Amino acid sequence: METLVTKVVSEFLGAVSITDIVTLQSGLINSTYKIATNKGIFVLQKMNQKVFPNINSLLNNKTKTTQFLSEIGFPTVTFLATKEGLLYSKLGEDIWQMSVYIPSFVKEKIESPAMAEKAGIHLAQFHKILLDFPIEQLEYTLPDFHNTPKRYTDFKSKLISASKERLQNASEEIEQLNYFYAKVASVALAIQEGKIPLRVVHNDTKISNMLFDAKGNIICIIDLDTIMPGSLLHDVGDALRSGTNTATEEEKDLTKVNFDANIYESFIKGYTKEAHSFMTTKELESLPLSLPLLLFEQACRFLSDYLDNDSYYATTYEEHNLVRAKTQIHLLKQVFSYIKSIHNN
Ligand code: GN1
Ligand code: MG
Repeated sequence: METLVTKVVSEFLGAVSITDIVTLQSGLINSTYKIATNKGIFVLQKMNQKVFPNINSLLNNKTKTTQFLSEIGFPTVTFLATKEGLLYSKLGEDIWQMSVYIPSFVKEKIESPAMAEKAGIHLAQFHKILLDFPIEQLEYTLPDFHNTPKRYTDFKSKLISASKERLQNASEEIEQLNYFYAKVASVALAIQEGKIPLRVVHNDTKISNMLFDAKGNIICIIDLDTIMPGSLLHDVGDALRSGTNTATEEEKDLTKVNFDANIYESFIKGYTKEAHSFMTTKELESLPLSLPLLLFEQACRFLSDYLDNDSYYATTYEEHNLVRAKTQIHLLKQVFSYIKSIHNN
């Protein structure tokens, strides 16, 4: 591994001495390393081409949007170019990207209402600035990525192909997903039918993709692989999905997995303060469904992958994807009782 990494790093930095290599574990898709060298500290990523078969469109979207953001002065990731001037290096069949390491804290959840409000404001600013980016220049790197009705149909098709054992283990969760689809279908369909506008959005805004400073301010949002046209409801919902969870999506003990309503309200307050000026009435009305929509969709994806023998997400044990699906469904129940309690007041 070390000789391979040295080879790739020298594509970007020329002659260099590497002092340390640390594997960064938080993503579920790409392989990521923090590389300390005599020329500075960097992040090296091997792109998962099984997940991203259309690597050129990924690179197109990422390059154009990060250049746009940095020209405006909005903090973002800086990618390094190779000697040939490319923002990636191809070695054999593998595609690698290298960026400048940003000293920061990675969090799995939001730790206080104040931090939630700041995160909401930052995400809204990100969306606001990208309103001026020519959306037609972006490609659909992963078509139907947040097409929730299709995710649900795909999940149902797995019920036919899955093993008896996995179907049995997941029987309760399967039933619950069938029940919850009816509750999120209206907003999911409104997005697909174009009643909610397409904007330039990140599409993978879990909290571990936001870098924080010591005071809980967001420095920038990373992991721009999925930047594509989509709905801002997806970004808000995905940030809240991890941000309002008192544990993580990996937690086996469901008594630790709880929805934090204070974090939720502070995030929404921060987001809408900054974004209400450009949001449509339909977007504002639909905002309360963004979190349940994303929880449902993620539960569908984890459970589908469990039924598909873990072909997509990195797993480290047999029930890993089932455990992840359970955390999402557990939160979904709590979020709907919270929504109900607000309506009854
Ligand atoms: C994946 O790459 P990473 O770990 O940030 C996934 C997201 C999921 C997330 C769940 C391209 O994100 O959509 O929400 O795992 N990314 C892709 O943790 O599928
Ligand atoms: Mg990612």
